[in-house]
Amino acid sequence: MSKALDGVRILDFTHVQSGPTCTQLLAWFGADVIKVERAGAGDITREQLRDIPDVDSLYFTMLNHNKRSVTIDTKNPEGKQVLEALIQKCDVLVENFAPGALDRMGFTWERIQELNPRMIVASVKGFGPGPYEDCKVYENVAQCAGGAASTTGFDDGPPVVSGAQIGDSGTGLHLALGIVTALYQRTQTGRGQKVLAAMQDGVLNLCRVKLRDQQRLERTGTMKEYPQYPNGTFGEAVPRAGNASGGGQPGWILKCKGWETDPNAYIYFITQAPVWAKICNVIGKEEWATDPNYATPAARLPHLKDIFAEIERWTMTKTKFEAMQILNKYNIPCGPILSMKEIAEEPSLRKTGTIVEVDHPTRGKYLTVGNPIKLSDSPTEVKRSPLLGEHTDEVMTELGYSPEQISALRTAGAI
Ligand code: CAO
Repeated sequence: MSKALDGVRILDFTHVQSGPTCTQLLAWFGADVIKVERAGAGDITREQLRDIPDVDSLYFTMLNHNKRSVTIDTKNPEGKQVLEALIQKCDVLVENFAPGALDRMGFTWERIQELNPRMIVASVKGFGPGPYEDCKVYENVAQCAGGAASTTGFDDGPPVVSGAQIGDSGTGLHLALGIVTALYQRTQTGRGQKVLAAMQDGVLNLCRVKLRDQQRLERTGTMKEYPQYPNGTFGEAVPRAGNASGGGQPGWILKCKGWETDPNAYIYFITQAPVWAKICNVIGKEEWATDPNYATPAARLPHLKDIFAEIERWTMTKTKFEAMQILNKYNIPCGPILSMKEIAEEPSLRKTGTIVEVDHPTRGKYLTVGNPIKLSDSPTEVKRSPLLGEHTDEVMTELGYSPEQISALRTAGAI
């Protein structure tokens, strides 16, 4: 079967996490992704957090599937020429260097346009134009600057960063959307364009509801679904909401059977209004269904802590899976807290290709997260990440270089 992005060639100048997640997605959709790396070293993540000596790390392999790797020293004049040939051949250049690095290499937007006016140049940067535009940024910096850290955690504790890599992988997703949108526009204009996804902007986009709450707070001085209501105090900025639901359906994380020894024996429980009577039945508090202090969502808000304590008395008698089964029978929204171990072993995720086992020539078999976006006419086949420079000769030959020229460039340290 053909792939959605068949025929699209990506010059992948990305490294670490944010850029590579973007180009990996494009590769899964069928683009030919040519990753340019420095000879001898490559993407720094190849050697970071290694679990097997001298073998590409899981960090690298899990972010660079379905790509080809070529080594080019882009600061070497002859290496620069090879890169120019690639720019002329590709549709998109994706990069996430520190601000200014591409310009310092000699590849300004103007120069790239000269070489290929159809080229789309897509960049991840930490910040957009403004006071911090020259700063280098990693995941947690973006989470802090994008509003995630100040709104995550508990009221009586410090800001907390999330395990979800919303700064890196989240921005990579944003950039991928920008790239396919620019490719679509190019079908009408014939021109390339610049695509920028700043990590601060990407995180803020994912924290949109917290800016909603900031304005609600400024107008009304309170937010009734937050755990600070009714006994705590609100300050000037959106506070950390612990595990409270973001929306109008109050929820909290509750202990389940085994919580004393299992750090993940918990369930997320949502007291959705339409199933309130069923919740009361399940936990044995039938009288709450008609008691005016509990019968309506507004009446319940001041008692949420007591309500969740009562529900927890029930969930603590069940494992998270037993509770899930019972609650789902009554359409009560809930979710078990799954550990990474449980997720890795979950058969249904293997079946859908969300968790995939991949074989690698030097590492052997490992698990990865497959493509989370499923297209019915463009199925994803996850292929192992490339070894450093594995496709240099292949790509150079496609660019028209002879074996002798390739060998001379190698001797000159250009590739
Ligand atoms: N040949 C020759 N030189 C190369 C090369 C190649 N194939 N590939 C990269 N380089 C050079 C760059 O030109 C740059 O050189 P100069 O500093 O002399 O201009 C140098 O390698 C290092 O690039 P860098 O500054 O991007 O790398 P860093 O390790 O210092 O910083 C990071 C890393 C991530 C902080 C920075 O790239 C950045 O802020 N990127 C934008 C935001 C981002 O994506 N952050 C998330 C990363 S994932 O957590």
